Amino acid sequence: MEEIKKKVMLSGIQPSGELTLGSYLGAIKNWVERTDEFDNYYFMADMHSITVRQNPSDLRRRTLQQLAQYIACGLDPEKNTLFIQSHVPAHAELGWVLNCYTMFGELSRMTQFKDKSSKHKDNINGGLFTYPALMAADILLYQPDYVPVGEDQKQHCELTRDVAQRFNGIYGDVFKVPEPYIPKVGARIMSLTDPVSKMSKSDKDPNGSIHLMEKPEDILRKFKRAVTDSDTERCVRYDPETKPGVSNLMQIYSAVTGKSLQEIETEFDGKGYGVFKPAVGEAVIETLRPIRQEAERIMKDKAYLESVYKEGAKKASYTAEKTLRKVYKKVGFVER
Ligand code: ATP
Ligand code: LTN
Repeated sequence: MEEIKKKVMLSGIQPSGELTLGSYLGAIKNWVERTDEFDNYYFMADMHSITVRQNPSDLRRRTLQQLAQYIACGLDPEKNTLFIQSHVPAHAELGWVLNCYTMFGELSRMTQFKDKSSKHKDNINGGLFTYPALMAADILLYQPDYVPVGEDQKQHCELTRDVAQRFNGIYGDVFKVPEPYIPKVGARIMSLTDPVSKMSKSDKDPNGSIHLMEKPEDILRKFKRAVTDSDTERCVRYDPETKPGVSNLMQIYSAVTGKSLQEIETEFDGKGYGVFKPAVGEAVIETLRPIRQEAERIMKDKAYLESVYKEGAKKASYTAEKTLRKVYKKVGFVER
């Protein structure tokens, strides 16, 4: 029988900080759930992370730790191509080409650029500005059908589609035009101390985010202190407009327990925030415990990690090179 070709899924995360509960619920968990359904590529976006100044030894450690965490979260390297972005030169090569097909006006409208350039006023570099062209290259090299990301990356995915369509319009069908794939629950996990901003690994406030490697007692303390809302009703009800703090905690609880928002409202009916907040903390602790333990174990096995990223880069390069060769030919570069 003819083998049915699986659809392709691809995504990446920058090793720019410790992975958070937001990275897990908004991204990695969804990747894991779809492992068997798709042909998957997941990478550590180390080239993207130097758009903001990094300490070199921290970047190296976090890149490897992130790989260990991907595996600990359930991404089986036998079924997923796991690799480090800088190990596949085609990313930089296609990134340059796509820079020439991405408009200044488009890049100027990117909210991530606006956010990061206002946070790092002393280092508004060219890479930060052209970041989406490299991200488009990351994606288009693998001809994926879907790009699973959190809500905040939708704008970059849309730009990728525009660039792909522009390129295809000039040269014929070179790139598959991918769809962003945004989960309903967990798409936007907010900070525990400021529930109107995203929980982020580069947040300066350590109490706002939960790291995957965090100790249970710290997790519980942060949830007990999580900001709830100043409304008077003080009940567990989902309403992101008027109750962003409680609604965020409900989203988190729902994502880690699988319960619906309605079920959660019923479960905590008549119980105050004093019962609800530690319950969320405990549920998160139980979700993260096995991930932390497994990641710690894998981190110690350097030879295994090396074999995974070397094999991953080999597989990824094979696919990426095919697309790159096509692109080079189309734009008129002389064959090597
Ligand atoms: P940084 O602070 O360095 O910008 P970040 O914590 O915002 O990083 P990213 O590396 O930008 O995280 O995101 C990795 C992936 O996880 C992306 O797909 C992103 O959409 C998703 N993600 C990150 N944070 C959250 C969050 N709080 N809620 C839902 N998804 C998230
Ligand atoms: N921009 C993304 C990380 C990223 C990515 C990608 C995600 C880089 N390249 C390709 C999906 C596909 C971020 O900041 N989260």
